[in-house]
Amino acid sequence: MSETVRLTPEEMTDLSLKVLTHVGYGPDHAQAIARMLTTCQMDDCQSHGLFRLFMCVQTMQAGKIDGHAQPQVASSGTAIVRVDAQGGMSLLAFQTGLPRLIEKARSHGIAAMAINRCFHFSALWPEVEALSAKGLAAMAMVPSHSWVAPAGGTRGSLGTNPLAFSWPRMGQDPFTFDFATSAFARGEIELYKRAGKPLPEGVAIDKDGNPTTDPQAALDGAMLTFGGYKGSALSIMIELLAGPLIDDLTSLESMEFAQGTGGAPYHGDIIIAFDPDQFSGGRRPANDARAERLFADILDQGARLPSQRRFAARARNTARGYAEIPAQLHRDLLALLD
Ligand code: NDP
Ligand code: PYC
Repeated sequence: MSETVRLTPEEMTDLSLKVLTHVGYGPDHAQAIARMLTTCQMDDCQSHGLFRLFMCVQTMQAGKIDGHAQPQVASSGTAIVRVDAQGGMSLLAFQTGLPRLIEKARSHGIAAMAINRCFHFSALWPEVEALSAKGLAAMAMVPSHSWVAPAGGTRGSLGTNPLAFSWPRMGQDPFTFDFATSAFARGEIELYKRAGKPLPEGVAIDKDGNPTTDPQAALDGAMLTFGGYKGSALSIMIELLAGPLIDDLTSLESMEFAQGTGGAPYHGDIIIAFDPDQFSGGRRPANDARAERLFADILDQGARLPSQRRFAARARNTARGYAEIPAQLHRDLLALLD
């Protein structure tokens, strides 16, 4: 990073709250969003930290979101928790349904939360880590907008569709991964554009279907999936599980819904929680030890676990009491208050 600004968690939350309430988010949504942005920034997640305030502002300006929506949790005797976000941002809906999901995962062994009718802009690791912090394993998936071409295709059909997973570990940080099924998250391409840097090869094609390393041409063309047909198939699975399965929109439909207004995609979110106490057949300590042996074998080779960089950033930023963001980003965020 070139010139940077140091912000304490309180300063990040305060700035976020000011921007969010300035553009029309009610206090409940503003709090939930500000907490998420601060949490992500303290972990040095640049593409989904404070930078995402721009998307939150654009979403409000697009005029389709309800900044005061109160999520409704539907009761049922099954292992499914349904939360209707009522056209608000996803985070308050997640927060509202989480206790019920934990309760159901513990009583059924496995449970899923389907959040419907939400705008979604955020990283998924805080969702799965909210569950691993309670001793549950969890995965989460969302579609987005149809910016991503399927393997062998030439135009966007799929979303950047992140997949996150977290596994609780006794006395230490969980095993967590969280990544877009596109080669790059859209937010990452936007950061390359801001920095004036070319993309690596293999991330996108331009609007004529030719490979490009120009971030703007990538944003105007189509993004590519990671791992060719494998990432493409995973991305389609996410469309299905977080879309038609839970009676919500695909990335294609989310794009149509937006009618070119910009802002965060509008769709569903599926979170699945597993209770290892119930799956382990009474042998959880022994099975946890077997998982630890696997992690140790990976680390012994000099490989790192996903999220290790993030946990190290969290520890460093928490100890020194601040995170750093580019000074230009800070100036641009302050300008949102004009
Ligand atoms: P990254 O490519 O930055 O990272 C993906 C994961 O891989 C992280 O868990 C990361 O851990 C891990 N990782 C990176 N390098 C290594 C390595 N060498 N060895 C082992 N693990 C490694 O993620 P993306 O850019 O694809 O996604 C960024 C964020 O964007 C995610 O949080 C995602 O949820 C969010 N997103 C949200 C969308 C939405 O619609 N809401 C859409 C798309 C993305 P570490 O963090 O420690 O480096
Ligand atoms: O970075 O791809 C992305 C993204 C889409 C919606 C929120 N983030």
